[in-house]
This record gives sequence, C-alpha cells and structure tokens, in this order.
Amino acid sequence: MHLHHYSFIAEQFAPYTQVVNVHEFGNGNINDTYLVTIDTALPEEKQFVLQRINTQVFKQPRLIMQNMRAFTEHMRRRARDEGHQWEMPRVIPACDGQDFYLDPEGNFWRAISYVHGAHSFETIKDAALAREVGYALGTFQYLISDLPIHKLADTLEGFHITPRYLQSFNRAFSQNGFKRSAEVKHCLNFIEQRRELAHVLENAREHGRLQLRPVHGDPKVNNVMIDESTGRAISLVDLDTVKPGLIHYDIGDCMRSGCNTLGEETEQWEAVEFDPEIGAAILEGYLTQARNFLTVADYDYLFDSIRLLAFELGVRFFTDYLAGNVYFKVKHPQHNLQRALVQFKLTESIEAYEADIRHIIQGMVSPA
Ligand code: GN1
Ligand code: MG
Repeated sequence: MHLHHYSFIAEQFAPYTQVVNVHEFGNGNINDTYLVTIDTALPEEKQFVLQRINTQVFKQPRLIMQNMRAFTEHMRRRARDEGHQWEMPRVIPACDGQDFYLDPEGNFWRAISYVHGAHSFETIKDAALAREVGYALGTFQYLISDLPIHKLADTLEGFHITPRYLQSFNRAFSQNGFKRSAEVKHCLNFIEQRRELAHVLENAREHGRLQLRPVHGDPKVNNVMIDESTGRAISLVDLDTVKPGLIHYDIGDCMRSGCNTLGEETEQWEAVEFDPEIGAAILEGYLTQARNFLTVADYDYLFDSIRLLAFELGVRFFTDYLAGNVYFKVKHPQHNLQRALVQFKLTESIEAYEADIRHIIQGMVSPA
C-alpha cells in the first residue's frame, strides 16, 4: 500500500488535522502497526498508533475494542485512586464515533494513543531493566485483578492452552509431506520427549489449584514502556489478548522473553541461554506487586510456567513452519523454524537451570 493510502486511513481517526507522516512501527508478528504523526500543538497528541488487525487470527476484532474500552478505563481509574504512576493507552474513535474503521477492502483499522515520552527495548541488558519489566507485569495484573472475568470477552479462543497447540502440531505434522532436515528432526524429537509437559497448567486449573483471572496474554519485553526521564516502567502495551486466563501464562511468557538476552529473533539459536540473574531480577520486580495477590499454589507452578511457555512458543512456531507460515509473519521460508529452534534451546537451558530457578523462587517465597 502507498503512503497516501495510509494517510487516508489515519485521517479517519484525526479529522480536522493534517497527517504529517505515517511509518511502520515495531515488529509485531500478527498485526500491522504504524506510528502516525499529526500537526498539533499538543505534544502528547502529536503521535498515535494505527493498526490493522489481522482478522485471520482475531476473528472478532470488535470484541477486542469492547474489552479495551472496559479494562483500560477500569485500570486507569484504579491507578489514579491508588496513586500508581501508570498509563494506559486510550482508544481513539473514528470520525463516525465507532472504535474502528473498516476500509473499502474490509480491513479492520483502529487507533490508540501513544505512550508519550517512553520507549521500549527488544532485549534486557541489565538487572535494573529486568526489575522494571517484572514490575510492569505485576502492576498490570494488580490493576486489572479486581475486574470480574465475565466482563472480558475471549478475544482469541484457545490462546496459551498448550495441549491445543500440541493438537494443532499433530494435525500439521500428519498433513504435510515435508523435507526432514536435521533441524526438523531435532524439533520433532524435542516435542516427542516433552508431550506430557504440555498439560501441567491446564491440569492444575481443572483440579481447582489455579483459577482464571484477567491476564495480559503477551507481556514480552518490547511491550513494556519505560519512561525516558525516570527509567521506570509506566505502561504495558499490546492489549489485544487481555482476557481470562492463568496468570502463569503471563509470568512464563515474560520470563521466556526477558531471560533470553540474544532475543527471540537471533539466528544463533545454538548460543541461546536462559539468564538466571535476569530471571531473578524480573521475578523480584514482579513480586513487589504480585506478592499481594499470589496464592501458595500460584508459587508452586512458577517454575513449570517458565519452562512451559518457552516450549509452547517453540511448538507454535514449528507448527506454523509445517503448516506453511500461515499465522506468524515471516521474512523468509525458514523463519518460523529458526524461531522454534531458539525457543527449544531456551527450554533446554531452563531445564538445565531448574534447580537454580527453583532455588530463586523458594528464596522469594520465604525471604531469609
Ligand atoms: C505474537 O504479534 P506479536 O509479536 O505481538 C503472538 C504472541 C507470541 C509472539 C512472539 C496473538 O505476538 O503470542 O508470544 O508473537 N501473538 C498472538 O513474538 O499469537
Ligand atoms: Mg502481541
């Protein structure tokens, strides 16, 4: 599409103002994201985020917008009432008052405010940032924790239910005649050896040990907004997957993202490792907030969740590779295979550090 076309879309959310610039923003694997600059004197309104929702993945995008209205308002109010320095992106309505714009081709567009004076990082370089990332997740979960889950629609059915991803893997595996390179064989073996693992959180939920709560769904490092002047986390963005779930999905996802300091896009998958010091700092920051709402059973599944979410994402990438790259955006045909290898190597490293990670968690449950 042409810049001119994007300006036209952006204008649907900014009537009466001149659109100065629209450029691609971030590197999301699902939606298309743009940063729009408009001609206004108000610094906090100069830019906003414009997104085309991938409706192959999010089949009911209107539900996303409904959720977003409900929980952002709730969380903003709670943050203000309790004196938290915290920002929630705002939904920007289109000219006709709706929370989205459908273009003539049927694409679903929405606009949200940009968290002004803040930026995010792709990977974690030091313990101070790690603590902020953990703090961001804890604060987010805390501010949303009193919103009854029935007020949140399910925007993506089956999201983070690991056994379902294994079923999809089975289907993709049986339907596709693919070349079995050494890497593919490695992934197949890796999954085979860990099938049982996939059920750990869902079993705990079925047995009543873990309960559904509102979750973020995608708290990876680059979704944490860090205030440029203070270095403190002030927001956790990318809110399409906020829905009822297990908070362990969030903890595991945040840890698999933050503790892989080479990043999930590295081509050197064999060098990927879990960094236990970064892990300890993320958990420390997280628990400053989460200590108030975690149960004893919640702590019991922390290690499992860290291991599981890395494994799950590996299975998801590998399945998409087998299925012909239909879910995650790719830059080349082997991209999802490479990403799967990264997550599996990370899983292996988490397994190797199991005793240390459990020790770190134990020390935080009962501080000396
Ligand atoms: C996808 O689109 P993005 O990058 O925000 C995915 C997450 C994965 C992530 C891996 C809806 O998120 O679950 O963890 O890629 N989102 C969805 O980078 O599937
Ligand atoms: Mg996302």
